[in-house]
Amino acid sequence: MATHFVFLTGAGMSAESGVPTFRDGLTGLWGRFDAETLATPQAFRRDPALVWGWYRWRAWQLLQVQPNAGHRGIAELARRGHRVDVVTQNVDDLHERAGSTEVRHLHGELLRSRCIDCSARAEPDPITLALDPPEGGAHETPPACTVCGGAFRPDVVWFGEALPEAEWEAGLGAIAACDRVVVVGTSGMVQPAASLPLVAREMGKPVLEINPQRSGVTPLVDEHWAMPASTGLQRLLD
Ligand code: BJW
Ligand code: ZN
Repeated sequence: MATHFVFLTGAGMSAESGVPTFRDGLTGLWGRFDAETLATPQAFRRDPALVWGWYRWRAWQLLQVQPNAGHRGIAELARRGHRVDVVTQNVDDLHERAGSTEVRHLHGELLRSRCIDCSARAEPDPITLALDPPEGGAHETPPACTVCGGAFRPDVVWFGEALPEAEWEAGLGAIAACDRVVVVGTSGMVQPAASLPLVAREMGKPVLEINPQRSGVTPLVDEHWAMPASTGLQRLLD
């Protein structure tokens, strides 16, 4: 029988593709770089070239990697006739590249940028244009908006910024409509995304977590599969 799944995914979903997570010890981005200096609107106002260069480096890294068996497993469920909504905190496009079509990005997208003042975009997107950055990124002045002269910024959600309302509402709607929620690879530390598994529980939905470690979400899930995303999602197909 067809099931309506909602996958709530975090950085651990893409770890096996080679995308660094944020909070896994020394390999996590926030173990190597300072979030306050790079991932807040204040940081961008203070030093736009530092922040723009760092995100261009991450965009370049993302273009070097491929979806893993976990992303492919989620897409395969939809091909088998299940309804699948992906609500991701990830800024990468690996779910889409694996073939998932219903993907909501709660924290924006790394391969997109927009004017900080008027939200205009440019074609081709300057965040991926002529990329050849050194490890960690080089200072690079962000391009100026041709409409208003404002600086281009990565189209991601920084600390202290609101989540895109339409994505958030779509995420809540998908949870309300689904039969089963699967939380994959998030530490459950960052609000408001971390509250979604609780919302699901309160709506009476069964919640499964796939994460080799315990997380902030583990105490409230029905089932925890302590294994990597690729293994857990392939098991879900069996
Ligand atoms: C595997 C695996 C494998 C490994 N398989 N698993 C105090 C208390 C409560 C809240 C706050 C507070 N102070 C401030 C806040 C608010 C703040 C917040 O929550 N901060 C906390 C950190 C304390 N939140 C915000 O600021 C949010 N906005 C907001 O609140 O707005 C209010 C507002 C309302 C109205 C108007 C204006 C404002 C915004 C949050 C934005 C988060 N942005 C980032 C950066 C995005 C851009 C970028 O990429 O640079 O989003 S931070 C970073 O964390 C990124 C991620 O999406 C997010 C979550 O991380 P995630 O995915 O959970 O990754 P990790 O690394 O934490 O965990 C990885 C997991 O994978 C681990 O569990 C591993 O075990 C597992 N794993 N390998 C499966 N193979
Ligand atoms: Zn502008």
